Amino acid sequence: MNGKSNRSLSGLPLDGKGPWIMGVLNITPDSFSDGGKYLDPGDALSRALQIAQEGADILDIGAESSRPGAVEIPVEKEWSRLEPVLKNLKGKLSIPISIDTRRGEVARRALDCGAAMINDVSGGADSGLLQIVSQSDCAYVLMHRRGNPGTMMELATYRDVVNEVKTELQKSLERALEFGIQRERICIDPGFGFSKLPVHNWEMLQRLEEFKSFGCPILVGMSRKRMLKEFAGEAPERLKAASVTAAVLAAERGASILRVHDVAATKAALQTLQNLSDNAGAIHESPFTDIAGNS
Ligand code: HH2
Repeated sequence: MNGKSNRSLSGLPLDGKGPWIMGVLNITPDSFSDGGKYLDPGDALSRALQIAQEGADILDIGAESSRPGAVEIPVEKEWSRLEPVLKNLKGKLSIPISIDTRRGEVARRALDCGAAMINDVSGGADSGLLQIVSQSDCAYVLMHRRGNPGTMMELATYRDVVNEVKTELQKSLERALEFGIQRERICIDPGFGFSKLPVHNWEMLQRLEEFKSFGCPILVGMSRKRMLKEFAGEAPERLKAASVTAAVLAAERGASILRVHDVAATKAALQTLQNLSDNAGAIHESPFTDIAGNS
């Protein structure tokens, strides 16, 4: 595959064969894609096992929506959604669990329940969370966004989105390092759709390789987002096709972790890409290829 970036992330038991697939499980009533579907802990458990069975390398569980305009919920509400699911999953899942949270207290309890990664969409806004992560050995996703769900779309003003996001991510990264979180545990994420208009998202995808300069694995989450809905529409099959294509393009440009809802389809697409690069030489040298290039 082209554009390989850093494929190791300490804190997670993953092989070095990325890109890895992070399957999304939202146990919220209001997430933009799967909101309300997995509120029942039994349904959440079934979906988690299905995500692993479809070939995900990581399961990302979110209990508070972060979409633009989402209503913030209290810590205890977030934990009351997570706790039964984490307890149900104990000993049943073959892949590591990531928790999509911006709060230190939720991160602390989730790590105690066996989570291996903290996915922080606030980019380290809660110093309590940075403290908790620094005291553990978990992997940490540092995502870029400006503001919060209420304000972030007003802040989507950039002259050069890639350079500005990189500068702001660099500041957040330095803060995380100052808290004692080792670089080898950190994965960066440009934050597609978070304080970005579709035009910004497309530019970030086009220039994704520029984010390799951090020397950290890059996580990309474009699955089912507005940037894709704008031209693919809301019909599930079309949105799935657009999401899988976006994941493949990100992998080609160096993403190490792809955060997706459609795990099986993304897995098949990545395997196709991998087969193509593994067999590129063999195809070229095939004795069955005739002079016109047909086999
Ligand atoms: N996107 C969403 C949530 N968490 N985490 C990372 N690291 N990167 C992302 O792009 C990202 C994320 C939003 O998607 P979703 O979970 O489907 O919706 P919601 O936030 O409404 O629950």
